[in-house]
Amino acid sequence: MKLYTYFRSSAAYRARIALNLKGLPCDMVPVHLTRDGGQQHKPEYHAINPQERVPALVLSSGDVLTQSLAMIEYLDEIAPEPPFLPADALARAKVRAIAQIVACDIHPLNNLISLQYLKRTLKHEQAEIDAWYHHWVIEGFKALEAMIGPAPYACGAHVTLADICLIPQVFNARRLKVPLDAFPKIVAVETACLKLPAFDRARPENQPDAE
Ligand SMILES: N[C@@H](CCC(=O)N[C@@H](CS)C(=O)NCC(=O)O)C(=O)O
Repeated sequence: MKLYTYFRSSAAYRARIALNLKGLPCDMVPVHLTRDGGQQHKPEYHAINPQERVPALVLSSGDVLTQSLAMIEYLDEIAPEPPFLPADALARAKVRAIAQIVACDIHPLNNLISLQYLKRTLKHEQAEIDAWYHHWVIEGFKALEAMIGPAPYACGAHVTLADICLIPQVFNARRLKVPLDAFPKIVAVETACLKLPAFDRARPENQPDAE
């Protein structure tokens, strides 16, 4: 398999964690999201993912999967161990709720393309854009702080899809200097996850394209 990735992309970070947890070998192909006007917009990459975003996962069959949650679910289905979702339906819904706060409510408002639109098209000042970013992370983290637990991971004793989505978002929040003092449970989950080799190897700073 081949993963089109960018070291700082939190959606690609999710996919890297998932691949590592399943122990599936995968070549990393960097797509630089800001160099040359964004390599994701080049015709070569457009042909792989018409949405011009990372990650994209090319399977050994040649099929291409896009959208990190779709590819993570696919990996969970083809390689069931360790499972990313609990066996119990109620517990599964709770895991998905946490994952979706990150992937559907926080990340789309704060990803590169949204922030670039605020700056380049709507001509907002950088301070306003930073305030926008902080606002949506803090709103989401307030809910997550109340929802996660019991320790050590986001939903108890086993790593789940919730952790796979949460840890990259925390990385992103730190990079944009969001204060995390009000979120001790989130920070504790981050500490627990980053002790695991699958998470550690997926970290942005441990990628071949890290800057
Ligand atoms: N919902 C998508 C989000 C993918 C996404 O937005 N990726 C960002 C990086 S985190 C991207 O490629 N942005 C390209 C751009 O900003 O032009 C997923 O989960 O895969």
